[in-house]
Amino acid sequence: MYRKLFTIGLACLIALFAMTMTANAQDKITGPWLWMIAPTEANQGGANSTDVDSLSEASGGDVTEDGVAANGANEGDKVGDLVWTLGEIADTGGNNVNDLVNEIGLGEGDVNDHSSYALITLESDSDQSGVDMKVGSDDSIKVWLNGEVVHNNPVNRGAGNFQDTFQVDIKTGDNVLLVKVSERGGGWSMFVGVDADVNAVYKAFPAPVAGKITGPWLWMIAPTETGQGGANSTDVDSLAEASGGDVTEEMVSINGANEGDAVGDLVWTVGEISESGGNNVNDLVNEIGLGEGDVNDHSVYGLIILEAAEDQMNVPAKVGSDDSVKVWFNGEVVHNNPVNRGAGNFQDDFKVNLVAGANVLLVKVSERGGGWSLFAGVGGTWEIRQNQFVSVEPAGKLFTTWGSLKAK
Ligand SMILES: [Ca+2]
Ligand SMILES: [Ca+2]
Ligand SMILES: [Ca+2]
Ligand SMILES: [Ca+2]
Repeated sequence: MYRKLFTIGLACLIALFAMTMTANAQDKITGPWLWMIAPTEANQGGANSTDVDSLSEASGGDVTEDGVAANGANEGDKVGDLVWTLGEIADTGGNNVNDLVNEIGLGEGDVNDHSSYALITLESDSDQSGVDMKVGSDDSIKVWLNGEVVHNNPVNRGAGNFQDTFQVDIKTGDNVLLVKVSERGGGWSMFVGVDADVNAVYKAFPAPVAGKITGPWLWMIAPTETGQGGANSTDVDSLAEASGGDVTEEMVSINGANEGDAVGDLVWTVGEISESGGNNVNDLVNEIGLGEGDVNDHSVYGLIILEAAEDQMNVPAKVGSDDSVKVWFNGEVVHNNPVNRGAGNFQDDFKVNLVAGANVLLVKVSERGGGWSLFAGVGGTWEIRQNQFVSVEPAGKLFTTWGSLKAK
């Protein structure tokens, strides 16, 4: 008897565990999700506010729907006077958003003319293409997955269950899901499910880019063919050409380099770059003696090592460049923009994965003519490794320190 009860209990526990670990189209994702609400104009909730960025309006432009859809938000982050708050939503009822909003303190009583924003991460062990996502909403609904709008239904309606079905592509790793439901009047409800093998969890997001990395970086420059700087030389390995093949971009992107190592007639030289100006690379190159006057048809290589205490996935990164730019992170090309342009600030967004320990960041900016500038920033949490630009220590005290840090 006891054994039978135990067996049934265990089966229930296993079933409960399986339900917690996976969400499918029959299950509604109850969360906890991370929540925010923002007002619409009077009588303009529901369908009319689906394509109005109420996060931007409530925050004076500091927070945007696109920004949250791509980079997430964290518990306690502000939008106007409110903070993103965790809460579990009921999987039934025609007013479950309103009930939740009251429970977690984002609103009081019957709320109308507001949009709710619910954020969650879908973890997946594999790529899953064309899987069904189902949603129900009172009133209108808009859904972003990994920064892209995957469903938009500007409608005024009631809801007690799933109503819309559409297909989404889930990628391996973390998938950021943002759901906006706009309420005009009456009930306010949301139902979301996905027919895929995923784990729906709230996860903290890496910090956004806080500023430009001024260094000290380790620098090298190398000539391009005449008139071929900028976009045309982005995919030409100018380090290999200048060194007769002794040094390659790939080698440096993986192993780093030592101050004083030669590439042709020049040596890798340490320097700090200004975070402003339309010619900051040229100024730096003159200052540290790698070039003289207005340099054209050259590529600059900036190398730096970022020490992280832990792995951080999908960390936002930014660069600006005059002219073209290519970025390697731990040996992988993570951004490539073969363009001829001016720059005075960040221009391009991309993501990097930080690993616990040393992370080798190599930025190449190719200059055709006129200004020559570089701006680079990486979010997440790290420190600049001082005075060392190789990824692995050969021996000695620093190696011991580093080994213990990595072993944590
Ligand atoms: Ca209402
Ligand atoms: Ca309604
Ligand atoms: Ca120039
Ligand atoms: Ca230029």
